Amino acid sequence: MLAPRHFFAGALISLGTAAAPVLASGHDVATDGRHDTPNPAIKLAANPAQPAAPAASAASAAAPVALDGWSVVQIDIRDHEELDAILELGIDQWTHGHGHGPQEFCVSPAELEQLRAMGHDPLIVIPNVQVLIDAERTRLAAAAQADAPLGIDYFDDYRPIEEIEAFTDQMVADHPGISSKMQIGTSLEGRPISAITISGAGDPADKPAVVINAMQHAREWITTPTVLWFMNEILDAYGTVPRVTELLDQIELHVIYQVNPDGFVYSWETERLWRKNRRPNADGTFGVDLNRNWGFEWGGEGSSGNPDNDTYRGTAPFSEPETQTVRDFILDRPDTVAHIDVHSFSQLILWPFGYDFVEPGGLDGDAHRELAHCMSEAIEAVEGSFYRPQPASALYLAAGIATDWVFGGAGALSWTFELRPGSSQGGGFILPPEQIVGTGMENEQAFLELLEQVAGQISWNLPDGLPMTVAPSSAEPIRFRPIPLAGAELNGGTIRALVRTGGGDPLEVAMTEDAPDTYRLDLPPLACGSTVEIAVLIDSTDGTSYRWPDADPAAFAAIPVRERTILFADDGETDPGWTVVSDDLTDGAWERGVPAGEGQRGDPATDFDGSGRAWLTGNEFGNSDVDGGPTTMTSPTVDLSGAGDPWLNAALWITCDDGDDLLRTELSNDGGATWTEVSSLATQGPNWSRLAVRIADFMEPTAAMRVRFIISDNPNDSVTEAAVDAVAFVDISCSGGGSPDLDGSGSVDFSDLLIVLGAWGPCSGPCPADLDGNGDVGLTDVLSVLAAWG
Ligand code: 0X9
Ligand code: ZN
Repeated sequence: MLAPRHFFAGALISLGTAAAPVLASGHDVATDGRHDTPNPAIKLAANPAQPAAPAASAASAAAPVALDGWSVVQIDIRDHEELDAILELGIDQWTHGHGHGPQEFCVSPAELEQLRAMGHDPLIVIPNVQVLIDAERTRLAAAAQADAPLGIDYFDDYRPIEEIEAFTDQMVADHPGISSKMQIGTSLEGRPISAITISGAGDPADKPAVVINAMQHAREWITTPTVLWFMNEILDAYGTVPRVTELLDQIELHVIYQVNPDGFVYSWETERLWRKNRRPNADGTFGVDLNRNWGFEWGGEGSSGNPDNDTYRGTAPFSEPETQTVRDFILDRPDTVAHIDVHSFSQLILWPFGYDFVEPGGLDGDAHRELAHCMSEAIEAVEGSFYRPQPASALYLAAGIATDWVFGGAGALSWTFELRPGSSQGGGFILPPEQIVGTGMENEQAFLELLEQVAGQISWNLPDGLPMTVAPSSAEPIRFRPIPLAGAELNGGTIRALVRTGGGDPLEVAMTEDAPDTYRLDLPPLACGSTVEIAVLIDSTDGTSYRWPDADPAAFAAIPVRERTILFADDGETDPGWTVVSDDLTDGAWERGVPAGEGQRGDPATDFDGSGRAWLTGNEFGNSDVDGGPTTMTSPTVDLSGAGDPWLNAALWITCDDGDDLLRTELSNDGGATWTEVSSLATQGPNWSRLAVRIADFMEPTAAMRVRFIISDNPNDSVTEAAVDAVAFVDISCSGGGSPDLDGSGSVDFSDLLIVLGAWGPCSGPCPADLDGNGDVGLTDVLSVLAAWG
């Protein structure tokens, strides 16, 4: 029998300071020496003064556990030893990461004092966690008086388990033929664990399957409404939105929206920050961390052998009915090609492995990385939330996690999502209900992106990207890496490109393998000024043909054919005359050098172009990010007056752990008297981004062009790292594209003729007087000036 819904809004008891000594003595340093992140809630449950609810039937009799005076604090962690010392106290770490930088912890008043005694100066992020919990309880208790909402209002707030079941029943009833709900297992306390299967036209036996599960961890309430929102949206869209209809006709989707119903009910009714299931352990404590219980490398680092611990792995791999249920569901569906395990919080997309610092090799590694980036971009496009894509081990080691087993044990691609908020400042596990819809909307796009990639069966990776332009002759090769996602076996010998210009018949061009599974296309000579169109085809061993950029046989990628003349280039190796000016800055001014931070705090581990040096904000190992500011680096003056179509190119780097600092790029065409912003880049995760700006879109190119890069962290509240490399002004045009008004005076006259005569002879370096672009300043260039005279 399920526990009745109760909120105890009027019956909160506070353990207050009386509980503190018990808590302090209850610290459970892992006996096996592994790092544990125990939860204050567990210690309370184990406290004899506060008996934990033994089972669902009795849960309603237990008073809710209060965390009065507990706070969430931020500490700037300098090294691993410092963090380990904190974790050994048994403190609950709310943010992820064993690296450097600010980390957040949920602490009792006594623990806060301990941290201060250790010399830390904790910044209070949430002064009293219980205030958030109380507000939520009061709100939910009031809502409970009303009828259970089944329509769109359902997503106005978090819902108790009965309403989750009612909503899913109704949703499936409203969409017969394409959806079904099935109980696939039973929790330890006897609650159903169900899957909803969604599949459009076509025989499910012929379709690849995608599995998404939510709520392994009880306190991560946002995870269930997020996957329900997604299902509700795509079910409504089926038959009306072509993209969704096509995807559901090609894919079978299974969503296990509530893996840990016992833990969830316990979190709802008794102990809001409960994480594990409700297994009664041999020592009288409760709960196994389901996400340490999976049978791949079970028992390793980042899981605890101590039953009282928040990361307790259980007595054996798959000892818990909840993990068994999901395992068996996936094993029964060998056509499962991709899986997402949904958690909160921190806004991350993680791929295997979590048990050790290893990543899947070859194409599997690429598939995980590539799709994580695609899904992150899909999320960012909705409301601008950034979910950082990274391997799970970059966070901290955790053995026995679902994602490791699904990939390592069942052979499907698998990701861990950590949803909103990005940090405890946003409420941590107690995410305001106003954010349910936004979280649903952005993750809907990520899940659709995954379905789309799986339906396409191949993810095409272009290791160097698609060039913006190609040269008329001896163009740089374009490299392609087709990554099979749904079990297709590719026959590398069949890869070929279709190349056409002027809309004519495409020419078939052979490609060559220049690294394992990576193929290069060398373009034939092309006419400058034209546009080349490219498609690439590869066959699988069973004869299916796959096509880039799209399965549509009419799809080609179009690239302009242009000469590229470099007018200014700086690879960071020597200083061509940058000026650095900083205001109100305590640390992190722009400086040139070989990156020294090893990428430990979000800074680049290496430069962009491989020359060695780049421009960086503070270039020391350790804490050297931007504090205050802005710091501004300004280029020398560059003459673009003779260029046909000049562009600014640069490689930019920005990471900012609270997402609110921007790396700004500004241009001036009057030597720096006035400036125009041409780009403003928010955090990109640990990646270089390429900037390409067409000057004419912003201003007239002149002889007095300058570019500047500006970054600040003011107020200084985040780890903000920026870098700039490979800055260049490039003329992208064709013969005759150069303007004969070489001095930019507005008329073509005698002084322009003198410039041509003065530059007579073969070009070396920037050569604006070579108006026809033939590499030589000569008679034809004089004729161009005369033809444009006036
Ligand atoms: O620790 C977990 O189980 C997940 N984080 S959560 O805060 N939702 O509990 C993350 C697991 C990802 N894997 C690794 N970090 N290795
Ligand atoms: Zn979790």
